[in-house]
Amino acid sequence: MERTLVLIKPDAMVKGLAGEVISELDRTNLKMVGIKLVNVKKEFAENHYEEHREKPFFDKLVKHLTGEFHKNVNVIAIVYEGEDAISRIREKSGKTFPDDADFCSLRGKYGRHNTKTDCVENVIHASDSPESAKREISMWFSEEELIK
Ligand code: 3AN
Repeated sequence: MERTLVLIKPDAMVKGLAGEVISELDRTNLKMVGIKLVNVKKEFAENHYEEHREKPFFDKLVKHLTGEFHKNVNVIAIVYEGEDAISRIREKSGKTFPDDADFCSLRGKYGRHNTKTDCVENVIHASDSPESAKREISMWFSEEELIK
């Protein structure tokens, strides 16, 4: 049994895609055990992406998650639970860059590289390993917010 964190990123939120994303993820038949709307602050976004702190795209990544490119919109955070939850959600998500992602994946369907802002608008974040899932879930949710 695994848990994984999903974030519906600001690009998807401003396009009104939250419902689409959740419908698609529901098709995994994983159990949703936590969901909330979050107004993401800069320091929190920096901590979320701490493994990328030294990367040249770090600043863009943080600006994207805080909504700076998308009217400072809120983000939806969800925890799914079930067998192979991490890989099953990653499959629905698709590869990091929308142009590389399978056409039928969420990033393939709805993502884009915004050439004006140079932001990779890739719709969702999904934990990539049990270690990062554990760290990310504990950042975004308290134990009481996760309903079994
Ligand atoms: P994923 O979200 O597919 O797990 P990661 O964890 O490698 O991808 O990267 C986190 C985020 O950083 C990605 N979602 C993407 O928005 C951004 N990113 C990763 N690599 C690059 C890059 N070379 N240039 C610009 N942005 C990047």
